[in-house]
Amino acid sequence: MTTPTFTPRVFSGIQPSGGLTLGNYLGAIKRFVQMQEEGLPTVYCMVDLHAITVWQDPADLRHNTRELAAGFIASGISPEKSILINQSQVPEHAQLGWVFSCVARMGWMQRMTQFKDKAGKNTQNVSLGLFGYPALMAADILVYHATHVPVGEDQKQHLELTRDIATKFNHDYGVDFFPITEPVIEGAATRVMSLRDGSKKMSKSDPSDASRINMTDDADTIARKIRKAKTDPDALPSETEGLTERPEARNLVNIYAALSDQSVDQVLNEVGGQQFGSFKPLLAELAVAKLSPISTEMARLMSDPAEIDRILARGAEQAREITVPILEKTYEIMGMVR
Ligand code: AQP
Repeated sequence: MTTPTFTPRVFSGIQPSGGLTLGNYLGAIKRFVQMQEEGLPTVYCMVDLHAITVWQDPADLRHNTRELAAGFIASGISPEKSILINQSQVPEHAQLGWVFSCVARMGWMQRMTQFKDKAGKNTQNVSLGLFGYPALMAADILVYHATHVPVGEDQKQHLELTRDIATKFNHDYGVDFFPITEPVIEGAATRVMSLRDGSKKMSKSDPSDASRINMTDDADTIARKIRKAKTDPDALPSETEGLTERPEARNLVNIYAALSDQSVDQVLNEVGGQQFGSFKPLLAELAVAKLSPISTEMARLMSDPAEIDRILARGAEQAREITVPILEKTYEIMGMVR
């Protein structure tokens, strides 16, 4: 349900906590580009303040932020059509993040499965920021009054929390100020799984490089990783139901479908009955054809980091035209003397 009083605006972000993966591309960036092309106002963000919830080497963070910006642009996000920013250059994100830390309840945060997954058994030793992460994420979205947020499946719970925060703020202060944001989780690959373990999400911080396809991998590396991807001994089924108990097979078919802009049914019509020995080379060829132009363009953009910095600085200026008045109004509603 979209709040009718709010004009549609799209916001989403990705952490510069490593190199971009095929999971980020298919689950998020591809949809970012489509929404931009639908003519909606779009804001896309390198969420560097989120990245530091776990240790980031400063030189790596700087490099990864620029490389992520290059990945966005090379994938089709145009700085002329979308506002492209890194979070720390727009201070209202962190300021509203604090406000939302005071709106969100401990019990809500304790239910977040991503915190449990990332903290593991180490809950006493991880940063306070990792625990509070979803309040800052709610601020990232609501400081733009964004109505739609394209994300992968793993972010669904955080978006529900964003809605809870907006609802509580509106209720507590008797206003209709923050929109109730709609998650946009669409496509054949909203949850791309590890190539080594079909029960684990493909992730940029997985210690095994073989578990993921990086957007900067060259053709040989992509082909090798797909050739070595874990599978089962059976041939591919002709019907979707045949993938139910086969997470690794389902993952590769989903990737094929998302990369070729087809449904899973269409893909199985084409490849049903094939062994992985013949399907994997087809998938590798498709992945290389789709990803190589992006990685080549990323490398070209990375040869001029000053230009990337200029784009992000300009994006921050444009962003603050939206965020400063929204934060000011929030403070006013709350009774802060202005
Ligand atoms: N495997 C995935 N399949 C589909 N979508 C995915 N996303 C991430 N992994 C997959 C989507 O990418 C966007 C950005 O994610 P993020 O970088 O902010 O955080 P994350 O979800 O924690 O991604 P990673 O790669 O797993 O990062 P690390 O390893 O640093 O934690 C989100 O829209 C996400 O859904």
